[in-house]
Amino acid sequence: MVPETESVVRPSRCLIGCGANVGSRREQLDQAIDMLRFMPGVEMLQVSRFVETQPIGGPPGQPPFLNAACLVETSFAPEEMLDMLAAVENTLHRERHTRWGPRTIDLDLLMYDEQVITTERLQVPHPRMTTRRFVLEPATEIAADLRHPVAGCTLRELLENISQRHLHVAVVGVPGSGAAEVAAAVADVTLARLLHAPTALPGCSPATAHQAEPPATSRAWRERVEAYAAPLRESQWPDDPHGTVADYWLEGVRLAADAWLPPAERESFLSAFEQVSHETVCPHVVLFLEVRQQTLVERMAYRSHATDSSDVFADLVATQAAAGGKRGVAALMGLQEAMAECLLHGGGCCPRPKAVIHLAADDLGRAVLDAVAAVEAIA
Ligand code: A4P
Ligand code: MG
Repeated sequence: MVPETESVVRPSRCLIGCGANVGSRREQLDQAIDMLRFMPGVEMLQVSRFVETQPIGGPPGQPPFLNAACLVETSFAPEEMLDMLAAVENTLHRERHTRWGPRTIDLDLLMYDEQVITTERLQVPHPRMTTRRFVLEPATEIAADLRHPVAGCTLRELLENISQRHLHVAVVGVPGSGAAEVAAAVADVTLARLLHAPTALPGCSPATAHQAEPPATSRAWRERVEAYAAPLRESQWPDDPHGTVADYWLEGVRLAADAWLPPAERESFLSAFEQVSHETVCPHVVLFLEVRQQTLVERMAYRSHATDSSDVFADLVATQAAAGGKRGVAALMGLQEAMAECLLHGGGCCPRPKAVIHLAADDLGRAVLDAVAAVEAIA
């Protein structure tokens, strides 16, 4: 029920994503849109064309989707709107068996004005929309100038961002987050060029891991940044359509230096960093892997007991050893927080990547599937 006070509240604009891939897809989309059109408290402003799209993620062999977007004005609060969408889905016999499984209808609340909303049941803007062509194409058709409050740009710019001829995807995370493994899997599936961090951070290579103190000089860090930047130079950026997946982010090196270099060394490093970094191509898409502290501790233990020659999480072991015991894990958690501040809240990284997909990487298998789905959705 709409509270009496709602009548004086300015209505909000909601962008809704619609999809169907079983049954009479066109009819189901039409019915869902009509139910929203005639719902008290909702005014339909725009409906996009319907586009056929290949299924992304979920069980293999699903039929293709028909996707659309609509823009409504409503006096419902965000969670009330979510309930309304679920009610329409239920009327159209939506069944929920498997994640990203086939569905008669799916209605997602993509945006609610320019608000950022995180509750137990709702995340707005929809967390996966910034790399999804099946969302951004219909949405741009009806609301190109709508500003995405997290990306800090319009929907048109988000669509342009994933439409670069040679896309730069960076898989970003602290040592031990699994960035190298996830990047390799994404590059494998998408036939992209894979860029592996050419050398470990100063003090973090297996060869120097036995040393008590890492060589914390700005010179050592500058050399690393130059090696990291070389394959990202704008002047040599490839022109083929397969894209590049890197398992590192130049800005991540700056954040690490900011946290770990002594203040006297920091300034000269930062001015050298600026010079090098502004000649490079910044990532268009960042897949940000976040892990719990306990996960890093467990991965350390796993890696140090592994008897085969597997190099999984070698970066973590080397960093941990270089930074010394527990202090190392705490330092990594601090770095992860700084990365999250930059990527998720726009704190101080420049330029800020437009599409950031936040992935929990405690379960690496799931992180790989979600990362691959996020990049496949760009095509
Ligand atoms: N939820 C949280 N935030 C939202 C939001 N902004 N909008 C919660 C809607 N729901 C939100 O949703 C699962 C839970 O997400 C809900 O309980 C709600 O409280 P669901 O509709 O039951 O299940 P789902 O849609 O399978 O889950 P999910 O993770 O939202 O799926 P996605 O990410 O929407 O992906 N490929 C193509 N070509 N076209 C598609 O439309 N859709 C999906 C679904 C995958 N692949 C696709 C398409
Ligand atoms: Mg949904």
